[in-house]
Amino acid sequence: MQTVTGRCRYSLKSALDSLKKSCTLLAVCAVPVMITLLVQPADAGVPCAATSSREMKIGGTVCADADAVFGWQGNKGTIDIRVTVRDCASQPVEGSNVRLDFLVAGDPTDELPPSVEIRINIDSELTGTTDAQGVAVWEVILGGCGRAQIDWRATADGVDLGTDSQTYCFRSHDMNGDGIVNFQDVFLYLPFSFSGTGWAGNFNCVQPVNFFDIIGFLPDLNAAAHADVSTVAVPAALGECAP
Ligand SMILES: [Ca+2]
Ligand SMILES: [Ca+2]
Repeated sequence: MQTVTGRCRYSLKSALDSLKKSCTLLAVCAVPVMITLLVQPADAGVPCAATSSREMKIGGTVCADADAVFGWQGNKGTIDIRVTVRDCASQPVEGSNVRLDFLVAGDPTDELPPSVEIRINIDSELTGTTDAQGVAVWEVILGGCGRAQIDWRATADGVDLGTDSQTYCFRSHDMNGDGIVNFQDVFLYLPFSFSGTGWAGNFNCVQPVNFFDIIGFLPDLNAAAHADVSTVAVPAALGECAP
């Protein structure tokens, strides 16, 4: 009997030791998981409008009397768009699908014929994917000559990041805004060149209008620079840019 009781005591002690080890192991494993769950918010990796940002600005040629000069080859001014997507903990969201929706209104300068249009080299939307820093960038270009108002909305993984509106006074080598630089634009440019004056023909942003303006115009003309895709701006009374 003593022997059997001794075995029982031994087995019970062994089981308690085993249970203690298991509990210790469980605690060791569970604590980091619990800490992780407590530290990491439930919406980690989900785009958050409050911490994300949108920016649209002009890159390239800067003028004293215009916001930009554009050529369809992109060798002059560009409109640079940058969207940074973060979650509500301000951590960048990589691989987020960003969509930009545009509504562009245009008012060609009165220096040019009424047939001139304002044009942008995109459809009504752009899409892209964010990098490891949560950033996606685009470049767009305007054609025609005058004032354009760009209203745009950014969406990331279906989350609305908000809207913005920018207005630009600009000139372009595609003076009539038909989407290509060719002889028709030369015909529009010539009166400015002959007179030596005018806002629309001053491509190098230095008055007067002369030979130096056509030097910058010729590369686009020779290349028949054009927009592969483009949308005509909605006509609107936005006001004159010319001084
Ligand atoms: Ca043209
Ligand atoms: Ca000039």
